[in-house]
Amino acid sequence: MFQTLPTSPYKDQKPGTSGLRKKVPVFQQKNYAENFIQSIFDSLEGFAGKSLVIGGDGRFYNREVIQTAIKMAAANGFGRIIVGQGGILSTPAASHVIRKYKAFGGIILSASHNPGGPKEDFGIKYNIGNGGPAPERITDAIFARSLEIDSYKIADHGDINLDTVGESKLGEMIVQIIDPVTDYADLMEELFDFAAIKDMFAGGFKFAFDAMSAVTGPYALEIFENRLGAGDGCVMNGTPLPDFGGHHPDPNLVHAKKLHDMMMAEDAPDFGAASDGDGDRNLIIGKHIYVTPSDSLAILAANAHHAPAYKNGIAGIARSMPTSMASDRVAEKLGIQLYETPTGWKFFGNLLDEGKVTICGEESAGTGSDHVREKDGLWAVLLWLNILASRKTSAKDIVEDHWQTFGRTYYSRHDYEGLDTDIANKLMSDLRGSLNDLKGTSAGVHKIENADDFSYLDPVDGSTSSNQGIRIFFEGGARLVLRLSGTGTTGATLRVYMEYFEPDAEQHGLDPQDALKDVIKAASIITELYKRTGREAPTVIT
Ligand code: VG1
Ligand code: CO
Repeated sequence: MFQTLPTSPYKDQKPGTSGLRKKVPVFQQKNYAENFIQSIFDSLEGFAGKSLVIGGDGRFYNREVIQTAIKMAAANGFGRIIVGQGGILSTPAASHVIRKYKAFGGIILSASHNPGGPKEDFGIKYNIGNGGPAPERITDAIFARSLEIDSYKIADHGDINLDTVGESKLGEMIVQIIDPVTDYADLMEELFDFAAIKDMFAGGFKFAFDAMSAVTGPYALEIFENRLGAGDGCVMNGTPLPDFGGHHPDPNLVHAKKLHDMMMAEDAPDFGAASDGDGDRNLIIGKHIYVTPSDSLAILAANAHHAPAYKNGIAGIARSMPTSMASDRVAEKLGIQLYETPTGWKFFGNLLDEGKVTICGEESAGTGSDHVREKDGLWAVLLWLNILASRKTSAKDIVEDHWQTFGRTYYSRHDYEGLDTDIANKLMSDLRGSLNDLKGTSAGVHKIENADDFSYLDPVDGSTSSNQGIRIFFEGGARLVLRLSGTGTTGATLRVYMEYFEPDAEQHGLDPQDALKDVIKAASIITELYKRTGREAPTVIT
């Protein structure tokens, strides 16, 4: 009943920051998904008879690829497949399920915050036994294998019923369909003080959560409405749709504008939040205050001890390099280590496994802890709610109080999407070539103190990752970072990250774009962006 079918290698299957992401029609090409999945299996060793977790964010093409992956796992010798009912598992829930059931690894189907639908994005990612994204050593092996692969193994079997919880067999392999929400919701209940949060809601605290028609809907309904009594209807867009209702499931101020407007209104709820397509990102907006992800990371780290799971303090903090340095000051005050890693959650895995850090975060709305090995949107929202319930004050007060204590880091990211790939690559390589010349020169009003191309030495396994983004440090403490996205699916995306530290509380009320105008200007001078790309303004400002 197993067969080996011919395939042919593809040259463009390079996995990016989070696995392989392409448009659906690319994945629909004959053997394309099969080729990548077989390349994953061929790059792993010792999984015979072991368990594999499979789930996705429910986007268009999710079910089809899950059927293929299950049949291929059977033919490749896995002993058990654990799959979320309906093919659904949020990324953090998949990470938890891998850990809880001691699976060999997992396949997560998602293109995260990218849009879904017949012409939109799809993605496949492999996670290892610790529940986290495969490290570069494995993703490099998968890529290398995909360039030479010539056949794949698949069971000759009808489709599996994904909609009924329970066990069935495909040849020797057991297919176990689990409820995708329960294990995860139970974990959240262990970490946080649900009784205190419940009391807060019972006392009239108003909360709004936008699931963006993506995977967190069922999780949010169970946790916020059923278990915490946050009020019927507090979860908006709670039904996962294959095309996310035609929207980008990206919880930023552009795509979650409705929530933002609601939170800025006179009669705003006390607290608002949103998550992305696969449930690993979070957007936090208090009544009349947007919290940048970098500030949120710093504030969560400084206040984590309010939640039962972190009551004895945290071991360390890790942040991706472009994330603002606000959490560095928290680590310093707490007397714990701060690690600066390249972009992408996979770089936190070793630090978490070794117990070197408890809390991690990225400026791109990703925050998480050692409870799983992925960033976790609902976890961040629940930690905020736990802190609010414990401190009994507003989110705005908590943020302003934090700035008062630690100073404020003004921060913004400007994305230039859909650039010509050659032009974007040349911009970066020219910049790389001129780093030494930049030092000591002046860009606008700022003198450049130092400039480098970020390289990371993993303190646990000794591996090095270089070319991870250009950092430019200005006199007076401002910083500019430039890198190309590894997750975009159309052309190239240039990300420009700017920050500037303001210790003086009198100066904490500025608009970030105003506060950063000198750094923004310096960025345009240094990159010659307009001359090279013709772009006058970024596509997205966050
Ligand atoms: C982006 C973010 C990065 C994040 C990655 C995956 O990558 O910048 O911080 O880890 O997406 O997030 P890039 O290479 O496009 O900048 V998600 O929510 O896709 O899993
Ligand atoms: Co995501």
